[in-house]
Amino acid sequence: MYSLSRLGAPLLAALMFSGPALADIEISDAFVRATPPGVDVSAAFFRVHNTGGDDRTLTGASTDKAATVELHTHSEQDGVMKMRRIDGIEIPAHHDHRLAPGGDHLMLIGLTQPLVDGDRVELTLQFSSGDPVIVTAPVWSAQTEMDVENRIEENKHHHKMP
Ligand SMILES: [Cu+2]
Repeated sequence: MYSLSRLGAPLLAALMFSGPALADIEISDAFVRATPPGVDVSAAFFRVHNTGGDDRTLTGASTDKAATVELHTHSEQDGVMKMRRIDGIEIPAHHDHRLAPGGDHLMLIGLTQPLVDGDRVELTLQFSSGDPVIVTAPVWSAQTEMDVENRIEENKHHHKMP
């Protein structure tokens, strides 16, 4: 069996403390769409906050709930919104980027099981630099998604009131 002690303490310490700070990337508002019966693809959405001074690029993702995860975006072709695969999603330094319905998203392809409202999906996100970021996203039905959006809108409205 391979032993960590063979690395030696100084090298081990260097491995633990080297590399860009993980804290530069924060994920919030994550959710994954529930799937109707017989459908084995879904989409994941979240907000990426790049609090660091370096531009970062989301280059890929994986989950044990799907065979493949692709980065997708929507663009108009001949007057029709279509989604297509992209290689990366850039998040400039000190910026937020929202992956949202109708825009950029993660496409979960080849689901190992149907995704039901209330389930949780663990996503491992790869960035152009730094360690992977793991996020646990709830599965939302279309109804839950709408309820949450409405609540956000209500809050905005509420805060505007004197
Ligand atoms: Cu897609």
